Amino acid sequence: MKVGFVSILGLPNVGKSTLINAILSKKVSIVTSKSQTTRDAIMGVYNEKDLQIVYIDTPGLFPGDEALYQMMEKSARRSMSGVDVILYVIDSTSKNYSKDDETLASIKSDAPIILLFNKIDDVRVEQMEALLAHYNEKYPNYEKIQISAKTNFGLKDIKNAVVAHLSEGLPYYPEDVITDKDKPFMAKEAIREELLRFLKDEIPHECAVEITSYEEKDGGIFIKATIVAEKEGHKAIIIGKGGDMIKKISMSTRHNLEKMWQSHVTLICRVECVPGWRNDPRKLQKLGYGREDN
Ligand SMILES: Nc1nc2c(ncn2[C@@H]2O[C@H](COP(=O)(O)OP(=O)(O)OP(=O)(O)O)[C@@H](O)[C@H]2O)c(=O)[nH]1
Ligand SMILES: [Mg+2]
Repeated sequence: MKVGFVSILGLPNVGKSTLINAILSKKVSIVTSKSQTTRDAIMGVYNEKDLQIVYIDTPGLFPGDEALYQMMEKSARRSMSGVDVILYVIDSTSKNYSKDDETLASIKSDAPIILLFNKIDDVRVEQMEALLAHYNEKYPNYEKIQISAKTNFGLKDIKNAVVAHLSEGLPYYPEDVITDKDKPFMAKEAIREELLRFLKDEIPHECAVEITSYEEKDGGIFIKATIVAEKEGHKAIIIGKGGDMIKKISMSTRHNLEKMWQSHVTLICRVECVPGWRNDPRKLQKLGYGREDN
């Protein structure tokens, strides 16, 4: 059978997580309209008869100042070592090519790079022509595929292009393994997704979530989580008037987890203020960021 590893890279918000979910027909990675949603490398395994492709979704390549962003960038760059193919996702609706040019130039890998022009459902013909002209001139030897991760357009072309670069081998994972992340990780991400959805501006970006207790008992799943905020003011906003906001976030997360797991979920969230957590390596480690396996 054909087997291999494929890293999905690109700037923040270009649709990398939407793509891995579309390829797997399963949600392994959270998606929001905000940049820097994904903070960890997340593996998703695609199985077909005589084929296993291990995709790795990564944090957007973004050189931020805080230790958290540096760890996220490191995690994305680590994910390109030893892979068979790199899928570099480009947001076709963006007219600024320079950041992608800079980032592509910084990728040091022997793996073939396939450029995926995403969001073509949302782009005008003239803009698409200008974009293709730029990349055809600058990267004549890279394969290029136009896709829409949102509408599943081009997924078959991606698979065919990837398979052409894979070798024969034994599967890396049993067929029932879909991701390397466990349920507590998924719960943490589901809470982060709702924080990003309900809260404005920098607040969700300055939050982390720690799952302090996870138990499966009596046919249900019981989760306790702490939302870590940077500032007391943020903590107050996350809690909301009379606890309104935290209630909304918890209920919505619980609903999403129950839908995903088809199981009854009890979720208790509390909010804590930990100033400077994004720049403190020990606190980052405690919150699960910056480990070599991420
Ligand atoms: N119109 C359109 N929007 C898309 C498409 N793919 C993704 N999006 C949207 O783009 C936004 C970002 O998607 P994500 O999948 O979270 O992007 P990402 O690259 O994983 O972002 P980070 O994790 O922040 O690096 C979301 O609002 C998606 O719905 C697409 O094919 N077409
Ligand atoms: Mg993402």
